[in-house]
Amino acid sequence: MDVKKRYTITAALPYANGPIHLGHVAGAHLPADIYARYLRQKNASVIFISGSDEHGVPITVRAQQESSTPQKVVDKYHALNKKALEGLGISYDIFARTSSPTHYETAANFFTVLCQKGIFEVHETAQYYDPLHQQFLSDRYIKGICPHCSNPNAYGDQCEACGSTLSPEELIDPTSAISGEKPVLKNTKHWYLPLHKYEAWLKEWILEEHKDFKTNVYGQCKGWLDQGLQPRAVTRDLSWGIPVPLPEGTDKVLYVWFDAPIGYISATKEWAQAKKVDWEPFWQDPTTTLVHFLGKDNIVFHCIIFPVMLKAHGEFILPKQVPANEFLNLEGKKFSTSRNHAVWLHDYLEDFKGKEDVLRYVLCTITPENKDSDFTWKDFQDKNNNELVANLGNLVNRTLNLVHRDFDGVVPPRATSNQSDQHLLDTLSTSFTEVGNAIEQFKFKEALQLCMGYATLGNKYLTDMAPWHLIKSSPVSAGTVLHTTLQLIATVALLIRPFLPQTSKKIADMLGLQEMGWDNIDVTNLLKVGSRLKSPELLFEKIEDSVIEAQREKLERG
Ligand code: B3M
Ligand code: ZN
Repeated sequence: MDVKKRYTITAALPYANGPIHLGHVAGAHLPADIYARYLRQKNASVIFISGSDEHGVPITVRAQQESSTPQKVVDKYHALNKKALEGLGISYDIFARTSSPTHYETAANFFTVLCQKGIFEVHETAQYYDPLHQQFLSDRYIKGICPHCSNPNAYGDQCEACGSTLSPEELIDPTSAISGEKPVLKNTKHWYLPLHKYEAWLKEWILEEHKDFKTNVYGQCKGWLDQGLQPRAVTRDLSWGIPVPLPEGTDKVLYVWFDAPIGYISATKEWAQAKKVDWEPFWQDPTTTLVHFLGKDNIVFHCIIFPVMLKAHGEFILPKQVPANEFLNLEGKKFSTSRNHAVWLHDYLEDFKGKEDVLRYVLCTITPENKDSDFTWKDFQDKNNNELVANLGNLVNRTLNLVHRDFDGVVPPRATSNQSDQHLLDTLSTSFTEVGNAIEQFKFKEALQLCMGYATLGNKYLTDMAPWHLIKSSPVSAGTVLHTTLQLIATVALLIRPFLPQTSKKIADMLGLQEMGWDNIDVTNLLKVGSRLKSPELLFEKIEDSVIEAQREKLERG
């Protein structure tokens, strides 16, 4: 019996502290979705997970800015982001929340297991405390003068003016961002994950066994490991989060980066419970392939900290791949929530109804796979007009029109054969392997380019063979050309399914294409001679300059 290969695929959980923008989509969610859709098409057993990261200081900061409460903030952005991501066709099996009871239990239990195994080190250190509000201050809540550039508004973790990473003690004249008072140092106890004890193991696991990690990921890991690892506190003196499950842990919560990745496991449990299947194989069976998709700022958490947690716990598998991407910029500048320099996903879906696949297409062509890349509205327009409309859309439209005009809308037979015909079919016969190989190496850009290359071949073939002339001299030959072009279109429809699911479905529907798989496809026989085609429906439409201008103005208004 053929045993299905099993995959657990995750896309980094966006913080529910604001709407998500195209950078999040291009960096993690879209590539993860393409990968998951591809594997499902190959008939693998797949769970594709994401959800809202609802803890951490970013949430409390946002609540303060909006004069709201953390709970209201996460409720609002969880709903908004879930709807937007699913609206783009990101096909999660579950989009969970780290506020769910299952997650609280799973994360607390994970902490308890590590405690009982004696993994943590407990240290008491002096930390800044706001005497007026009687609370410890997380790094973000301490402001002061940057020791490097004298910016008076530097934060305890970072100076946004000069970009240096800081620790709160380095700030000159620190004040509490909550009360404006001068904070005092006060002793507090925390639980530390002793990363340094796992250094030798990590070096073996990543640097030796995972030479197959993408170079940007491998390089960053090597950098961290060369520097040497320090114990990292996994508890915080905050009120917003999952309470530390220990009698001495009152007033403390789990560090958000401790609980968030466990969210992948909790989500799997919730999904499995609803489906009435076991969750364990997805996280404990060594034959399962675990793959994390994320942006480069999350590499250390997924390649070093979370694997150490999983290893220390002992009952879980480790990721096989962490195909992290670099950053996407917008019109030459970084996406910035505070300056409102962003294209929000929910806004796009509202402004470009029915054009979900256009965004998927454009973002996939500029995925920052190896270096930062740039989204511009001009490029978006060009790719829509010159590639989707002029290449793929045009191929489908003109072929179907010809079949309707000259062959009554019925697939004509392949009665004669010619060299270019055979050449085309030979090229197509390896297409699934080629595109599949690129996807499996996380080269999504290249994979999509290959697909579009087949459409270009189809257009060229059609133009060279000119069935509209042939129909007068040799209707049989014209029929053969159209037959071959239709098989090519059916092939392309299957190949683009992971990338452009709506478009693929529309084409399949017009063609009456039955095949939905990926392996063992006979590209010469996807459509049966004599089967009837629907009338063509336009797949894409030109985007006018005025539409692009309006989007640019919106960006400039900020
Ligand atoms: N929420 C950071 C981010 O949104 C964080 C990812 C968690 S993945 C477990 O970039
Ligand atoms: Zn500075």
